[in-house]
Amino acid sequence: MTATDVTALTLHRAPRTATPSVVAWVERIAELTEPDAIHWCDGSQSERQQLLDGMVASGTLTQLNPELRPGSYLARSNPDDVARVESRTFVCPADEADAGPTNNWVEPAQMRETMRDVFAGSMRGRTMYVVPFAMGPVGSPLARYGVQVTDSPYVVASTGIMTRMGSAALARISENTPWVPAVHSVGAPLATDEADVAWPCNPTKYIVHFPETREIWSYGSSYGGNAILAKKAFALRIASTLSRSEGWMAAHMLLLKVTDAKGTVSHVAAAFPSACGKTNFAMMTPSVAGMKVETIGDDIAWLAPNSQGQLRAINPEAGFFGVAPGTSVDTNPIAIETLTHDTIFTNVALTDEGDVWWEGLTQETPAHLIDWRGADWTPESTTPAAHPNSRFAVSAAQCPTIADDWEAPEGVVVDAIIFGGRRASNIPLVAQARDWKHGVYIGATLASERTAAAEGTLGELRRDPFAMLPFAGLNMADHWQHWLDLGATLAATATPPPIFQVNWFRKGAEGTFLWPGFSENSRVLEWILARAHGEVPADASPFGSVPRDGQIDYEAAGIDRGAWGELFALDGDSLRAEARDTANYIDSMGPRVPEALHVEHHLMQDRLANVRRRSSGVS
Ligand code: OXD
Ligand code: MN
Repeated sequence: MTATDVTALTLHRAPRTATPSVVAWVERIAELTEPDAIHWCDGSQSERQQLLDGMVASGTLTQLNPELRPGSYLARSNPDDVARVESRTFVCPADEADAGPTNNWVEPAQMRETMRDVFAGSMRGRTMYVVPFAMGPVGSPLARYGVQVTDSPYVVASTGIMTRMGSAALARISENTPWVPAVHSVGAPLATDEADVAWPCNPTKYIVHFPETREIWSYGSSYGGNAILAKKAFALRIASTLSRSEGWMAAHMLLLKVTDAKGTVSHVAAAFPSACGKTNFAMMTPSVAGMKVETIGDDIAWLAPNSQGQLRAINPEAGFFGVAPGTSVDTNPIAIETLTHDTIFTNVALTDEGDVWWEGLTQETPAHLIDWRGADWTPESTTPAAHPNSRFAVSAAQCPTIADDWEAPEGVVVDAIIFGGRRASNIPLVAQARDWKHGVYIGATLASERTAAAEGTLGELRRDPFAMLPFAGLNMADHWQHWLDLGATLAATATPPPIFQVNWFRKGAEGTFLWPGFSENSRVLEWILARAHGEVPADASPFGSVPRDGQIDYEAAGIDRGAWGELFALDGDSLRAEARDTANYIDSMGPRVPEALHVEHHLMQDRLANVRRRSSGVS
C-alpha cells in the first residue's frame, strides 16, 4: 500500500469526532505498519459481536455452550505467549537515572529506531483497529484518555471489557486533551494468501514505554498486560510518571466499599503484590455479622487529593482480568457468579459439555477435558489442564457486589490504605503505621517470602515496593518521594488516611497457615476501620499499633489463643536480620532514596534493638 492509499483509507474511515492529532497519528502508524484495512472502533454491542463472531470463524475463539455460559468464549494462546514478560519490558526516559534500578532501559533514540524496524510492515495482511478508550468514567475529572492501535481483534475485544472503549472516549479527546498513544502489533504480517494461525505472535517481544512523551509501543505478544496496553502499561507505568507531575498517584491497588453493621460507609485501598489474592479480597464475602463489602476495583486505583485534603480514588478500569486457577465457590463465590456469562476466558480447559474448567474450580476433576494447549486431558495427565496464569476478562458491571459508587466521577474518599505481602514469618497479621511516613516506609519495603523461614531465620525476601516493582515507570526512589509528597499535600489541609500493614500468610512452626484468610479477613478489616474512625485504642509494637486483646474475635475465625499469639509473635534475631536486609535493599535503590525513609529505617531498627529472641504477641 502506498502512503497515499493509507491516507485515503485513514481519513475516509475516521469518525468526524476524531481530533486531527489522533487522525494524523493513526495515519503515521498506518504508513509504518502497512495494514490492509483500518477500522475505527465505536465500542458498540454490534461491533463487539462482529469481532467475536469473526474470531470464532478464524479459530481464535471457541464459543462456549450458550446454555451453560452465555455470551462467553475461550481463547487458547500460543504456548510461548502466556504471561507478562518483564524481561522484555522497557522504560525509556532520556536519562537512565529516571528509569532507576528496577527498570530495563535503552536510550530512547536507539529504542525508537528499533521500534521503527520491528513495526515496519508488521500489520501487512491484517486490519489495524483504532481503539479509543477512557481510563476512569468518561468525563470524570480523574479520567485520562488513550488510543491504542492494534492488529489483534482479541486485544480489541479484551480492551472493550477492561476499559470504557469507543466513540464516547474518542469524543472526549480534543486538541486540548492530553491522550496516550499506544501502538500494538502481534508482529506476524501475513503474505498474500497466507493462512493465519489462531494466536499470531512473534518470538521477539518488546513492551516499551517512553514516559516523557507518554507513549507505549508493544510488539510480538497478545497476552494480558503485554497487549491490553490500557492496563499495566498506561494505568500504572505511564500513569506513575504522569501522576507524579500532576500531583496524584497511580497505585497497584484494589478498592473496596465497606458498610458496617451501624450503616457507616468507608472505602479502603489495598496494595498486594501479584498473586496474593487481590481479586478474592476485592470480592470478599465477610464473616463479620452485619458487615457489607462491595467491590470498586480489583487491581488498579488512581488516588488524588482534593482541595479539602481528602484522598479520592477511582478504579480506572471497567473490567477484571483475573487469574482463573484457584477461583471457586469456596475461595471467591462472587467471582464465580460474575463469570456465569459474557466472559472471555484464555488458556483455561474446555469440558466435554462446552464449558470451562480450571484447577481448583471443583473438588471433583472431570474425567475428560481439552487442556489449554488444545490436547485431550484426563486426571492421569501430568500437566495442568488450565495454564497456571489462565485468565478471565469480564465486565466489572456484571459483578454482583459492584458498589453503587464505583463509577462516581469524583471518586470515593479513601478512609484507610493497606499494604500486604505473602510473609511466612516476622510480619504480624495487622498493624497500623505510626504515621504517613512510617506507612510509606512499609509500602517501600513490602516483600513476599519465597521460602518459609526456619525458626530464628528469615526466608528469602522478594521485595515488591508498593506492589509496583514491575509497574513503576520511573525511578522507584522518585515514586517513594511522590508518596511522601502526597502525604504532605493531604496533611496541609486534613489528616491523611491511616496506613496499615496486613499479612494473611504467616505460618506456624509446623509450616501451616495460622490465619484462615478469605471471609475471615473481614475481622481484620473491621478493626482497621474502627482504628481509621478513631473508635478503639490499640497496643504498641515495633510495627506500630496492633489490636488489643479481645478486639478481634479470633475464636469466631476458628483459631485458638496460641495461633493468635503466633500471628503477632516477635522474633528479635529474625527481625534484626530482616532489618539488615532492608537496609541493603533501600540502599540498592540508589542516591535518590528520600532521607525520610532512611530515618524511618533507623527508627525501626531502634524499636527492634531490644526485642527478645522470641516473645508471644499476647500477654
Ligand atoms: C496482574 C498482575 O495480572 O499484577 O494483575 O500481575
Ligand atoms: Mn495486578
